[in-house]
Amino acid sequence: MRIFRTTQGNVIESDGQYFLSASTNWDSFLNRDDLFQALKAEIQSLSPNGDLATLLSKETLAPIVSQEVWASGVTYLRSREARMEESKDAGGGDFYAKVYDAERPELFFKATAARTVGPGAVVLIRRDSKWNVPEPELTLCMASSGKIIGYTIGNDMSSRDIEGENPLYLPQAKSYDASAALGPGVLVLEEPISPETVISIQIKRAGQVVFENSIQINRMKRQLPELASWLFRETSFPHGVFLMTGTGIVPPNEFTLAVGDEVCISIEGIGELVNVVGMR
Ligand code: DO4
Ligand code: MG
Repeated sequence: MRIFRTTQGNVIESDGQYFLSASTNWDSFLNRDDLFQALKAEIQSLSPNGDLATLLSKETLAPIVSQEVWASGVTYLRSREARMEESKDAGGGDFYAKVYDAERPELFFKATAARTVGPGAVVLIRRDSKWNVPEPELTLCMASSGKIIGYTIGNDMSSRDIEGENPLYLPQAKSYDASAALGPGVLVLEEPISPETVISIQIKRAGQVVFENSIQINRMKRQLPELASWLFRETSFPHGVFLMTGTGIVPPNEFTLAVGDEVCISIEGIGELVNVVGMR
């Protein structure tokens, strides 16, 4: 099952049928430990509505209202290698090797809902950066209890020259207006997501593909519940939280995003998150 936040309300998709939920409050609709069972029960009392599929293609909002977005770092070997390379002149390379092997993962605050955009919206690159990339990441949706209740697609937009200059600049490389994209909806499963799930990214410039790649989530060094439980240590999230789980795909060093690029990230079962790159 998937759930979507739209301009017309909360939509449930189940086996290709679409239902408009009676619940109009995204926070309470989402933040339920028994979300899968509750949605299954709710659709018994609703009539499917085919028009909602058309609505979803135009009116889907980021699946976030009062939640925060957090992110995990250096969870894939490719990310470890890329960060070590970009920060070697600053002497930061060692930190990334250490955190990849450490018991405690790298977790950082990524964005508020106001700095997060949804499908079809513009993600920004910073004017004071010359080296920017999207990071396609499986993103956990967790209830306030800490339970993983769903999965969405995240784009952890990153300024590689800023984070490479000094690891202490990480918050500026990662958190700024429209630096995060989430969506299109939240996949709600009875069982944990399959480790064989593939994440793909395609970047187009003037209609031509300039970068594409894919990776399975089983290449991640850490387990999803492990990341979730570290996030909830000493930190509470009254409305639930989104946790990006790190990137396993980093474009070659000579690649940087340009204004007008289209970034399309897809994850099996969840869908496609498409955003256009802009600059203020
Ligand atoms: O430590 C830098 C950020 C790492 C990150 O965002 C990732 O691995 O996805
Ligand atoms: Mg990342």
